[in-house]
Amino acid sequence: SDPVRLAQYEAPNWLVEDVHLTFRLHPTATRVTSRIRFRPNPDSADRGFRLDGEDLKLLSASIDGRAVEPRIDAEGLSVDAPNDAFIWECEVEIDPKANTRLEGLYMSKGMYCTQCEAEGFRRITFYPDRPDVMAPFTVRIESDQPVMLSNGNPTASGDGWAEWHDPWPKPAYLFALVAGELRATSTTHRTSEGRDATLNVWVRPGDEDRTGYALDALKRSMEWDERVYGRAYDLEVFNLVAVDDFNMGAMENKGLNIFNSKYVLASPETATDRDYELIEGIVAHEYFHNWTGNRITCRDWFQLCLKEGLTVFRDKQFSGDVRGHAVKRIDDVLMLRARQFREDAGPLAHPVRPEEYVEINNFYTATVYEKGAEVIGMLRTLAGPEAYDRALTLYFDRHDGDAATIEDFFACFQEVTGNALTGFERWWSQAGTPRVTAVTHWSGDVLTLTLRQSTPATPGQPQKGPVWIPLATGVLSPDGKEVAPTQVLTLKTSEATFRLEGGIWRPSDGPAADPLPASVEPAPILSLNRGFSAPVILDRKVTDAERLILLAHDTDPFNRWEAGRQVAKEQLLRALDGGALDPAWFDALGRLVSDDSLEPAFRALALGLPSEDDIAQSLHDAGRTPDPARIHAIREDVLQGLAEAQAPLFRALVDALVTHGPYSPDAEAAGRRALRLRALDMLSRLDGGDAAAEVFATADNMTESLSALAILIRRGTGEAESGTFFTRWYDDPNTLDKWFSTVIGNAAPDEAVAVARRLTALPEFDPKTPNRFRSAVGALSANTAAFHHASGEGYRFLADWLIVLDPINPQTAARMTTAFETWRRYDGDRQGMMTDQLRRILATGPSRDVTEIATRLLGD
Ligand code: HT7
Ligand code: ZN
Repeated sequence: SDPVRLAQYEAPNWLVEDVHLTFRLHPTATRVTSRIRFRPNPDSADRGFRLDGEDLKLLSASIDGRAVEPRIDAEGLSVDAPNDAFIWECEVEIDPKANTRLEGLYMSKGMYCTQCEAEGFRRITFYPDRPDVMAPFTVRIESDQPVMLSNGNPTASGDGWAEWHDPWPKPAYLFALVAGELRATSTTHRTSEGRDATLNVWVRPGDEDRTGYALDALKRSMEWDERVYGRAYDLEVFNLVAVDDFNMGAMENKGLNIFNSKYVLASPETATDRDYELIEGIVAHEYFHNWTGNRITCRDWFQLCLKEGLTVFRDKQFSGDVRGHAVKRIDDVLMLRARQFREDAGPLAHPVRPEEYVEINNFYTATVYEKGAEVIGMLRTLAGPEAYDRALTLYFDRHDGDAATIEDFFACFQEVTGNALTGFERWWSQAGTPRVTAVTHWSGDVLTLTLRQSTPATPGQPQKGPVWIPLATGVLSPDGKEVAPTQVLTLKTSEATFRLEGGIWRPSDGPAADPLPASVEPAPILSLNRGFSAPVILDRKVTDAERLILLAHDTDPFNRWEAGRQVAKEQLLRALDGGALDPAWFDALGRLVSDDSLEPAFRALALGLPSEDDIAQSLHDAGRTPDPARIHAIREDVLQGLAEAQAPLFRALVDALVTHGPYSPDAEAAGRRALRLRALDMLSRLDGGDAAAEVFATADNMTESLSALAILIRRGTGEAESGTFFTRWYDDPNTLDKWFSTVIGNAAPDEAVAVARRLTALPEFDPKTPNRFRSAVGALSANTAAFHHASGEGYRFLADWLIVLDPINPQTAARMTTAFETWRRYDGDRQGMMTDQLRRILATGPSRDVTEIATRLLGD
């Protein structure tokens, strides 16, 4: 297919005044009638009339009551339209039961539900399915299902029917309908503007006792958005529905959020601390879309980061407020580096605002979401928190009801800052992670810092320009005292120098600094990019001794953790080269991890080593070829060394951090469990897994059961526990998913593919359910040493299943094909095996979704 291009945007010819839809639900033959009032768009001179539509059986069509015979093609229809406003009516038939793509109207365990973002509505009826066509919707549902929901407020209902009206103009991608046997857990919320809203969390019968946390998270999100952004809810009801078959996490349909049940249902016995955290964050994210996405939507899909980056930034602020900013930031940066930096470094790299796409579903990426959120964060850092608040208020006031662009959003910042940010724009047009080198010079009383930036070439963008890089910077004395507090130094050009005099940094136009001469000692220690204020890769010569001082004393918790991380990375790289580990590192880690004045969650993070994938990327960045088997083995050796060096500490932590009393998912309790379970992992390297087996046998919560199971499987001793877990949770889809992912994801590199083949042959494995597919097949591609096994069986296993999945569910298949994105890092044999599998997939004539990803991955 031809790509869609940002540069070719044209306003719609026709706008929609209002829409009436009637659904006569039937599993295999649902009838949808539409009555749509069109009016000419004054911003377009073209009066051609075309509607999008896919896989629809058109039964009748009329314009102003007169039957018409449209020209139908694979992507929609066209018909000669009047010159002025008119009413389009049509009836179509669709087959929800056959819809395994899970886009449009489909069935999940006997329940009807919809997914319309990005282009699913065109699989429900003919419509101008583009985000800049917004209209109020009135919906009538006729069915024998006891609960029938759509967007907006309920207006009337009777036996076998229900009507809904959504007064807020919305694009079709926010349309939703759900019908089924559902049970609600409800509460009310009085908004800051004095309106009452009923909040319902709808689930299948039997799941009602797992809804409390999501409902509470929703209420807290509503209060937070009122308090922090001054944004209140605007309908009489807010419905949230959990479904088991879902392509992504959740969907922000106006007044009717639909969620993957994995991100709603929680009880201590079935959900981990991480599940609770994700539920809270995703509930908040979808709710926050009510303003950033729904009230103000996107003009076109190229502007996706306008709603996604901004909403991710908002949900991160919320989670930071609830759970603590330092730990949240470290978690977020771990994820950013693991997913977005990796994407930016590979063949799928694209700007936060892409310039073209073949299949828009392929652009719901870490770059659009996570780097998009970083871009908003940098705007806030540069403008300052007050100006940020004013810019957002201006944006909400000015664009409420609009389908907006990034330029519209940025203009609000320019207005409140007096155009102070001109030059920042490259952040959304340029792909690739900027690299910053930093060189210091210490004269004895003046510290000079020279920063240089460059961004590597990415597909379609061989040349890069400088971006604005706000680096929050502090300075410590060699004995660990802070001598200059955090100040933001913004690098706007390829190179700039700053001088620290009297505790204040100033731009310097003097000559660029030379590297620190070894004779001038002791120099102050720089703490650069505090809080990870800019999403860049820092390249700087720092000695282990300096890092250990930062690890022990930095006042910025993020950089404290980062110092430990960098030391760990260097130690691992040294070990890979056959070098000895520095005992000072184990001692420093031991001191940090046993420091009771620090939050347990922070200490748990400090104990985490870079992943095998991180190490592979670091080697590749250094111009070397990673060997996944060796990385796995050496990393395990290092962990063994650490366990032996700090055995008493780990034993003590496992004993001391037992939680007493009833389980609570709050951040404090979760942090204690996280530290205890890290220590348990260490201990298992010394006691053969006895303590972990004990934890598994006695745990009263899923966090501990599942971690203990993972530890035992890693030690190769968890067979009995695995069987116990399977038998206990056999009937619970979300919990059985955890079994699939834990058993496959922790299997030894030489065995994992055989294990994965065995588990995917079980009757419980169903590729039609995305959660199950991701849990099993995705776990193998996330098991780095197994996926990259020299036999190539990991690659073959993934490709085999992608070929099965693609005709069933192309969106999920395409997303999972991205596991091959690192192929260029590896040796010739592995490169050949990975590209062979991609070509094998392409030879099957796959969907547009998979074709686009596989072709971009190959780069030919
Ligand atoms: N806005 C949504 C993104 C989305 C999606 C969700 C579920 C299934 C398919 C989807 N395609 C796109 C989710 C969000 O970012 O909030
Ligand atoms: Zn979103």
